Amino acid sequence: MITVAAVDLGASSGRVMTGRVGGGRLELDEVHRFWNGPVQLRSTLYWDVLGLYRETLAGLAQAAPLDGIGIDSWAVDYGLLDADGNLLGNPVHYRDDRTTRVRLTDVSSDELYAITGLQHLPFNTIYQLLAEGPQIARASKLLMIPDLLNYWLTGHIGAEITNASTTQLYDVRARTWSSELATRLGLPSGLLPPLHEPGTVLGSYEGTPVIAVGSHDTASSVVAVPAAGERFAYISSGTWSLVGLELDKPVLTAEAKAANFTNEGGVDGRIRFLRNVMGLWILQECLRSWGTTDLPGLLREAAAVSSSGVLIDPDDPVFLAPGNMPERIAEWCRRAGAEPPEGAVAITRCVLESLALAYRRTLAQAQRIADQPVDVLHVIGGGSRNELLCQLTADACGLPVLAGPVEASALGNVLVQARALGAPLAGLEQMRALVRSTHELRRYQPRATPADWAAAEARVYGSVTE
Ligand code: LFR
Repeated sequence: MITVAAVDLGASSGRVMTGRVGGGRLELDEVHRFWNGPVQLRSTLYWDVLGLYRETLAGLAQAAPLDGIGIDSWAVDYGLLDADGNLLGNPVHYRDDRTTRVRLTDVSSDELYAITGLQHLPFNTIYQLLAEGPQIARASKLLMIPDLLNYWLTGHIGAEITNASTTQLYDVRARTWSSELATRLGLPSGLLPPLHEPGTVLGSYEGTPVIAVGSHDTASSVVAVPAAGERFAYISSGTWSLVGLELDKPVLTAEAKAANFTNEGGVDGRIRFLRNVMGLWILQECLRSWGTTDLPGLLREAAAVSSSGVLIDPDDPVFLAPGNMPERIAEWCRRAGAEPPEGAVAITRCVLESLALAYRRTLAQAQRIADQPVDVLHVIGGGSRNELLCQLTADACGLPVLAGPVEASALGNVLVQARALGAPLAGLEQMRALVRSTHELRRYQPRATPADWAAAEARVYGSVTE
């Protein structure tokens, strides 16, 4: 058996898991789980990156002995190093509002899309770098969060491609940094470190190889989609819902840009053609406002009530920053001329139905724009445990939903390490077959209500995607 540690850092918690692969088995155990979240310091929202490093080390100590270590995390955020390799300032959280004050004037959005193929998100690395102001001149290297932790573990300075592809400084066709963009933005030369593929051994920590995985958590979770064929879509469901398809090459058409689809780099050169839907974040923030952690109780009650018919667009930028979501939902409804849902149960139902509606619209657009129809929708990640959301998703999308695995990013992380260490997992198909044969999936059949969802789509978005 090969035993590795998957360090999987999400926006609300971090985990160190041990994964064992061999003899047709794929097992995962949680060794250490810790809180992760924003730290507001004066006017800026930060990550506690040193705390993450400390907890990672604590988890690795518990998980030892190991054959490998791999780290994945959320995307777009980074640390800057000075010429001596010291961290310049604390990494800022992508939900900080500093990027609302910057404009990218030197490059048109068409040029940017043609090079990077990335959806516009206000917090993409490129905008965060613009918000750094003149102090960027002091930086010698930019390291994405997993690359930064790998550097602290091993001393290796580099950039793993799946996460690099989320910066909007990466040329999606050439599969290299876009030196043209870096120059036009006036970034210090050499700021963007050499790229490497998932599976590269970067160095070692206390004698254990540290291995690059699909270091963007979504890239790792797409590795673990237990799909049997090619006609599948996925939702990587957690704080965000990443909704889309896997493609062999990027789609950079005007239609893809207009619908704000992203072409993020996947493991083994695949493309993650998807859009960010705001995800369970809205509900997490509602729970925080209500001062409760009883999500299961709320979901049970929300499943028992009928729809109020009032839905929101969860991707409205008003829902991006932390804050009082019940109030923002009410305001959104009032602006749309609708009666806001009243009370926690109705609001929960409204959020889940609204997510399902956003999935429906996104998947219909993805299939049409990429000309790749699908027969099944895989929901992976923590949100695959949410039965009400899975059923509503099947209903809204008119597709069977296969839910699970829950720990998809950690599994994808483990699988890529295991292959680098010699496990016979030649391609993603073999990895997915192993996930399928070792994990139970839950199936949700769509219930026949397509007309209602089309009407809701017309109400919320003003049009229906065919
Ligand atoms: C999910 C995720 C998304 C990315 C967002 C911000 O955890 O990595 O893919 O768009 O977080 O980094």
